[in-house]
Amino acid sequence: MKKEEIAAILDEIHVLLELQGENPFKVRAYQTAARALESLDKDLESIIEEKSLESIKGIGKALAEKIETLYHTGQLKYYDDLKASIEIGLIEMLEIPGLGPKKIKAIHDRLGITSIRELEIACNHGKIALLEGFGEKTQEKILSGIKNKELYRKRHLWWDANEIIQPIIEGLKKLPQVKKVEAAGSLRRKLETVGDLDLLAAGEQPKPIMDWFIGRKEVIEILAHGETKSSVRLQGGIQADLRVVPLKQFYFALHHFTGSKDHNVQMRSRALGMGYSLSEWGLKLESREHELSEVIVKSEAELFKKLNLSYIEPELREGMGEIEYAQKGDLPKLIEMGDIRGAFHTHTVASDGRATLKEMVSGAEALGWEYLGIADHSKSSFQANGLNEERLFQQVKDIKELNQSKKYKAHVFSGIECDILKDGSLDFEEEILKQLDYVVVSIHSGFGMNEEDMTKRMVKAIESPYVTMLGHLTGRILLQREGYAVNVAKVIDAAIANNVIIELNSNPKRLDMGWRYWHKARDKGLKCSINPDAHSVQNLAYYIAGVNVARKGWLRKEDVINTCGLKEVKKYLRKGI
Ligand code: DGT
Ligand code: CA
Ligand code: CA
Ligand code: ZN
Repeated sequence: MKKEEIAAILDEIHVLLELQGENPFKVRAYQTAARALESLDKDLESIIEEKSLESIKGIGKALAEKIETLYHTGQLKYYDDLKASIEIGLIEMLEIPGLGPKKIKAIHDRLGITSIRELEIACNHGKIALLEGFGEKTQEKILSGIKNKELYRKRHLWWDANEIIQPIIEGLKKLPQVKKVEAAGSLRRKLETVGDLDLLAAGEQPKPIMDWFIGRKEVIEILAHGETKSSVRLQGGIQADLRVVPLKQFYFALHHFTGSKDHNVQMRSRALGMGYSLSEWGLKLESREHELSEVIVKSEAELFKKLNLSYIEPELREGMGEIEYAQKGDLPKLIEMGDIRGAFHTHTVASDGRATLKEMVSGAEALGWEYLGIADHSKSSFQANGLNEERLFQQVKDIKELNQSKKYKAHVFSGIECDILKDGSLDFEEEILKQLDYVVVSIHSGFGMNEEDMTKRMVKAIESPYVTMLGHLTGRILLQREGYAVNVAKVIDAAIANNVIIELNSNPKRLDMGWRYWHKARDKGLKCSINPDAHSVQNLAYYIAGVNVARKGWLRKEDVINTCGLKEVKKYLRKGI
């Protein structure tokens, strides 16, 4: 363990002891030792070898032993036991701004509170304000600290995070000191949710870049302001980190901070096997004379090439086999935004959409699409104003007239998002469904079924003869609701066996079926439809989130039905029916 890491543990022991109400001299000894370690002018290794730790001012015999143990093993039983002996809720309270160990101990001793939840209730009942040394102001501060902690701990939808980061990237690009800038981290990998935003810039003068970053109006808190790294909290609670590196380090740092961790670990070990050491600082070749020679690269592609790998798109860097494929030169050519030629699964005012049929079609036309499928809800989804037979046929007629009028360049398909009822039967008779261009089937009720029944229910629907595709397979709402219990593998097999497409619902809150399933499923022959599930004209843009996830799922253009031109799609739908 390095001396900084050891010092951090000593500091933590200091806080934990204070929380326990230990004798102040003992408590302070840990803090003193931590500072002494940090300000060493010799390296720790030689001091330990010389056994001269104890001669350092502020480090006694017992502490010297603990430091040595940490140095050699990275662990310390005393520290582990101490941590385990304190209620976890009390340790968590340390993260609330304005609450130090002394205050937490007082709250615990006098009110018996052991968790943040109990603390919040006590604040709401005004009990904290009444404690000696606290008062109304402190109580309010604790309450808002608890609220922020919850808000800040949350992950964020990729879609929202991307909207927040784009103007920052644009602003950074305009600074004269910035030579390159990219988003890194999970946002660049297009993960469905992101923890924080990672920005990377290249420049030889970091200071003005940092100053610009921390001074932006959407910054609500500056968490760290260093020479080459700053962290801020932005409106809405998301954290953003900016690092500035010299240009020659840029692609190494970009690769490192794009991650994922699993991908990085595998890349590092591959580099080691080839005699290189790879880090965010660079790629170094250990020559025979044991001198390190530095490798220069002008792109990430060159970095991969140095390790005999073809370029790995950021979306694939999850440590899920991409390196083996890149070694064989066998990575797929991923689907691109421009490949999308139309969309199915969109709603209109006829059910719960906000735009009319015509507005939706002109929206599709504005995107340059050749076709648009309308799939409003069916009658059992009364909460979504689902269509009965009569209203459905009115819509079919309207669509037919619209197509005949030739007013729009985009062709409109008549579909339905037909409810799968609890027993797996469909909301409309086959007689009705067969008159439509296509049928999406989805679950909108009875989420609480057990896995076996739910799987049977979905498989039965998939086996129904006029079904074209299955909607939002698990029904999950990201960051809000888990999907229903269902055996995804069995549903995929049933879909393939029945020539049914599974949609990639591209609403940024759904992204369902999720990316982790697609690679294997497409190898088995499953087809995908990237469906915006749009309830307004603006929502048509959700196809972007869908393409991101499709790429993450290793999908190629040919795996996705709505990359086909109109003629081909028409042919496909006729065959499907
Ligand atoms: P997030 O923010 O939770 O959605 O996920 P990431 O992937 O953006 O993770 P983050 O922000 O903690 O770190 C950004 C990247 O930095 C991460 O993807 C890989 C790299 N990185 C961070 N910590 C480590 C580490 O301990 N080991 C390695 N090899 N890479 C790391
Ligand atoms: Ca991140
Ligand atoms: Ca980060
Ligand atoms: Zn739906």
